[in-house]
Amino acid sequence: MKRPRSRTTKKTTTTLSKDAALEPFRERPEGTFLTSDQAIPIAQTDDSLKAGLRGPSLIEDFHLREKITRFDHERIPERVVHARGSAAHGFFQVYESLAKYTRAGFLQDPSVKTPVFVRFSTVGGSRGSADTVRDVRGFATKFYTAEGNFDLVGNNIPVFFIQDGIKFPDFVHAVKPEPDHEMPQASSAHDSFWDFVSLQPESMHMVMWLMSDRALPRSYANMEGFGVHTFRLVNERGQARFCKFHWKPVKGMFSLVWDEVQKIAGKDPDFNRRDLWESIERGDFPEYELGLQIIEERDEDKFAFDLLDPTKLVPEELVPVIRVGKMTLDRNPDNFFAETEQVAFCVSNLVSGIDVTNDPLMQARLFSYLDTQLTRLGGPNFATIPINRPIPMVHNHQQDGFHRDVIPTGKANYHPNSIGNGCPFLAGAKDGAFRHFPQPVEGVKVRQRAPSFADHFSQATLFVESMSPPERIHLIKACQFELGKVTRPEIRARVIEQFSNIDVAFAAEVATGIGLPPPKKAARPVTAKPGKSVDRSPALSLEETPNKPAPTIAGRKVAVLVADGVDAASLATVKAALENGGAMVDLVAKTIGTVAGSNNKTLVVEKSYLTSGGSVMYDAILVPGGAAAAETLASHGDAKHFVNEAYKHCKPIGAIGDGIVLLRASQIGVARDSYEDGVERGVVTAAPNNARGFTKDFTAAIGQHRFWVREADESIPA
Ligand code: HDD
Repeated sequence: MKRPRSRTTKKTTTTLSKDAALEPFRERPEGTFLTSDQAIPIAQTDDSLKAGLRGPSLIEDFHLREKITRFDHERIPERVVHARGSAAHGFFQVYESLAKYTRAGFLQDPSVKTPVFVRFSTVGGSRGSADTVRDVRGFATKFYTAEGNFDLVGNNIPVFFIQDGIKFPDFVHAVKPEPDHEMPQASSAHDSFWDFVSLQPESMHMVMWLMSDRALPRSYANMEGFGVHTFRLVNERGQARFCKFHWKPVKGMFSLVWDEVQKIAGKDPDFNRRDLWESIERGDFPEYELGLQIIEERDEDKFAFDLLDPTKLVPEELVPVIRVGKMTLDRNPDNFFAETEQVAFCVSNLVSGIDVTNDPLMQARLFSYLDTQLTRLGGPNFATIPINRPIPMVHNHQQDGFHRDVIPTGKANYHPNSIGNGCPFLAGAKDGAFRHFPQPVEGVKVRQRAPSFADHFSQATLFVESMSPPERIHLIKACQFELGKVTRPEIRARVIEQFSNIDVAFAAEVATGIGLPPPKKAARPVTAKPGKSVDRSPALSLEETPNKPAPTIAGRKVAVLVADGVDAASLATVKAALENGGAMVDLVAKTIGTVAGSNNKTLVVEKSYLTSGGSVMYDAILVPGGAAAAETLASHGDAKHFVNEAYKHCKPIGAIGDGIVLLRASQIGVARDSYEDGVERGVVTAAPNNARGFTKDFTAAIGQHRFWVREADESIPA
């Protein structure tokens, strides 16, 4: 076994190495013997040492005791929040030097690739909960820079539920399962959450985000990330500017629908985790551009909100997001526990040139993360766990504590010293020494909220007003679902009252759906702080957001429903085109095995109705031609359900030639003649000899993702 030791810094002009091959602490079992923890070779590990073949096990069996002891202690406490997560390695590169804004070394040189480790998570659920619950997603990035680690510990939502970190325990207790029966798991649809938010109106803005489609991402590659707080960037000359961090997904933003996510939670609780893992394995790397909103210090007070208030965002229409670099996630972890579980993000991990502000939520976080790791990772030495080690060597006088896995040499364990030749020396600016921004501070001690934090509704209103019509409907339905699960009538009524302060029409629609009288006016009219704001922000809408990337089918999954007699030729053309575009195509039939295609072609079927998980596991459904196949499919309830459900969830559905027979047998009401080419409400049909034309339309439909217009048709079962 290799002894763990500190990594030596390996720097090249272009890449800061955090490469697996150079990390001596990685255990590599290939070509080795099984050993005990003391490196004693082990010859037999399947039977305990016994007094006689049928006799009792002996306490001297050190191998048995070691193996069982290690097993008994495999679990560590899961994270208090964000317990369920999955992660990937990658790298970040800046497009051009940001020296004008910051002295942070990793933001200077476009040729430098800075290694990163990103952990995505849900917030409320336990480690084993499902991925596709309605929740905020954590988006935490550790940059292993040449000047030490910088952690950007953000979410996929740009604001937070509370303004001051001292409320965090209250908020988390309220949203987590209730204390007497520990229900519900990974869901905010219960009394204590809505009780809390109805009494804490500062949460209303984030509640709107949580009820929106943002809380149901199709993939981690399809969601934005945000640093949330206002940070400070400081350049070499000491000039500071405020900054909001954004991650913009290169593949664009897409979400799932509520009925679908609930079903996926049962069929594949690992849906987002699997998607992340598999996309990296096949080389379809998730990418995000880093965006900055830069605000001059002199403009601090010009907005209709306080920049230090984390329940507010800076509308992109007021301060544009400059895209300054790109992060690519290109390597899966080798070991979930050692990397994804043991990674310790700390908001206080900053590099010189990136600094904090007085945001009271951020201030509490600067304490909380370091503190939480002490219990979670069993003591103060968690920074030397391999995944947490910075690239440069660590030199200081910190010592001892549980699990010290570096062997300090030398006698001087204090500063200043002479017997160690004064080492380690104090670093200067040239050495990347952290220099705090010299922010002037004065004031009397108060336990109070600033009046500039008082408007809790204007931006909740902005969010609701900025939704596209389908997104607004989803928001209303989500609120109806959640409040419908609340058992105490007084809590529901109080929430509707709060909603009336956001938007009376919206509150009335929610109320009507849960049998409450619709409010006629706002319970408490809102007074916004004077200053710059906007009435609508298209950037907040998934659908109307500007600068959308070109539609792509890369990473999308298509189910092809097949039976004996399927038209193999046109299917081959369409399948090849979809796969060339990066989509994944599964042939789904009544059973796994083969089906006989036309022209004596045998097609391999790897998924059945049962094992595929059904339409919810796919982004689009294709029914190829072939009269016999279509007749068979039309007699299968499972095939009809596939189509009905996909239609209900607004997914693209394609039928070539006789494939339309299945669509007619389902309840989606396709009236077109089988040989007519066309696209209607995301249903794409084509004549059998027009596979190429079909592919073009079907690809465009998959790129569009969903056809919300169908939602008005309530007659379709799912
Ligand atoms: Fe937090 C974990 C994001 C407010 C205290 N938080 C955690 C993680 C993310 C966030 C992504 C998981 C990191 C990982 O993958 O390991 N948290 C946020 C954001 C917040 C926020 C974006 C608001 C802007 N958090 C917040 C507050 C506090 C905490 C106000 C406490 C005062 N958060 C924690 C924690 C966790 C944590 C208890 C649990 C596990 C951990 O830190 O390492 O310390």
